[in-house]
Amino acid sequence: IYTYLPLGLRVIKKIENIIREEMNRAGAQELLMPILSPAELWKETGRWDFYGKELLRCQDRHDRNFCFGPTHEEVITDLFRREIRSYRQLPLNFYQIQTKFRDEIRPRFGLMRGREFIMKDAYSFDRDEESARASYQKMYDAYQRIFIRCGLNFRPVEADNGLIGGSMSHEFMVLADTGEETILYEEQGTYAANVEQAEVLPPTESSTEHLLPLEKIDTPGMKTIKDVCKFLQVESHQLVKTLLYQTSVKEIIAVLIRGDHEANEIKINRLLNTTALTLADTETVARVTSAPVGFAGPVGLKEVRILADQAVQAMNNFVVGGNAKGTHLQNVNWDRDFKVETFADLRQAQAGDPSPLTKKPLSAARGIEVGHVFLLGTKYSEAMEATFLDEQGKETLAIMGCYGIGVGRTAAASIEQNHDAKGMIWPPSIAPFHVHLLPVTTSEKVLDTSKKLYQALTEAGIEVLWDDREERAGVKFNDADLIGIPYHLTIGDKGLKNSIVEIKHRRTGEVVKIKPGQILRYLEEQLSSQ
Ligand code: 9G3
Repeated sequence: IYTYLPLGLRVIKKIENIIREEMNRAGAQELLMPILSPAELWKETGRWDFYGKELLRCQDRHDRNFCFGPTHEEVITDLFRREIRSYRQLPLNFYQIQTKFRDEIRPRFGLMRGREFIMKDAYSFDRDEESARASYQKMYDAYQRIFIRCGLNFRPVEADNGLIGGSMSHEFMVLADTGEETILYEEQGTYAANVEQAEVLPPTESSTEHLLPLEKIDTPGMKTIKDVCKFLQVESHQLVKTLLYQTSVKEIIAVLIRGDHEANEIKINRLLNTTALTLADTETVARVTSAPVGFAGPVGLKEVRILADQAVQAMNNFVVGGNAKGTHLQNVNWDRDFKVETFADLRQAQAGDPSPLTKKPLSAARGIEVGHVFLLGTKYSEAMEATFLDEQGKETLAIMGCYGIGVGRTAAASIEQNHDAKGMIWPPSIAPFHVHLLPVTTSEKVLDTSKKLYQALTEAGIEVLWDDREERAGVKFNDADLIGIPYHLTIGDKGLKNSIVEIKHRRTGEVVKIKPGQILRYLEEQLSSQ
């Protein structure tokens, strides 16, 4: 949990104002909900019990339960059902910019994942699916404008709906090498998706080898794919790994994935209609396979459902674990040697896979999620009976969308994307100030020019930070580079002798020598072209 210092707070306020303008332009209305939410609302949707310690709870003097709002679907849906009667009042979209609290297990990277954070959250209510899609599209378009105006290099990507439920979702990703997320995208094209969400096309051709007889081989101490490949002189794509998962009701499920692919637990969860899949623990693996971890295989597994990625369907004569310590099986074939319940897309997409849209190869990049839009459907309106009367006078469930932006995270993402060894480089639209005024001596002439320039620029609406400390020029320059205000205006005695001051562009380092009388026009031109 952090205190925002004066310069950082100015950045936060700039971002908030851009968001506010674009939300208002898109027809959303600002409101402000309470930070504390009563437990009763969260019990109606089942989320009081669903969320564990991440939901920070407290009690009032009468021992009534509350939580510190981590998001506001319940509160806004309660407002809707109390206030809205008729289809004639729809569509509606409300937003707020507010401090949220989530008791994260691993808060990290400063504002990137703090426990307390500022979020813009918006919620739309529509009378039918078509209108709900239009509301979603309006927010999607507003998000594009917001992140363009913040000067960020970003991409909207198809995303997973996660635990929130619903039907459609996009994340807005700022591209940065330090990003926690991986996105896959077409270099020239429109398709882009979070790696967890990206669909993998079924393989185009199957193996045509003759089926060979099953063979048992001793592989003492070889537990990794690399070990086994080296020993058997095969490539990892000729191997099939068997992952044992445990569902929330303790059912064990085997998932087969080609050796050079990674399982995607979101896809497996989706297929099984669960959310809480975890890898089975060592004891469970030992009990189910009669072997230590590293030797599981599908042949002879009893009372375990077997799912397989579609890539396995195209393989034959492959290698799997032998369900005994130090044993693998070679020339294994599905159907002949074991039965697969379902083949499906269960693996993580990767760079080089064909785009599901155009089949062009996908590229990978790292990203920071700064915004997320969801078409929720009726998940919350159903749970809380948020209805309105339609044209025929019939009670109808409102169709909802919700839309979030991490305000502090947007500031942090801008820094990740725009910095050099000397410090931050703010895009002018969200910089704490436009101009950093740097008098390098304390002579009367320098002071007088500084004062005049400060006044002229400020009166013209240009925001100036005046470094009036008694520090050496080098100290001021270093601090100015660190703070990253886009234009540095240096006033020194030497320059003034020739009626010259210097403007440095923080991003490029370019220095322009200019007469004091021309500065206002120069900066106005620079700032309006941004
Ligand atoms: C909780 C806790 C953590 C949570 C949630 C609820 C994430 C939760 C998803 C969202 C979805 C949208 C409105 C703005 C746009 C995003 N972490 N989510 O619902 F109780 Cl402890 O917040 N909410």
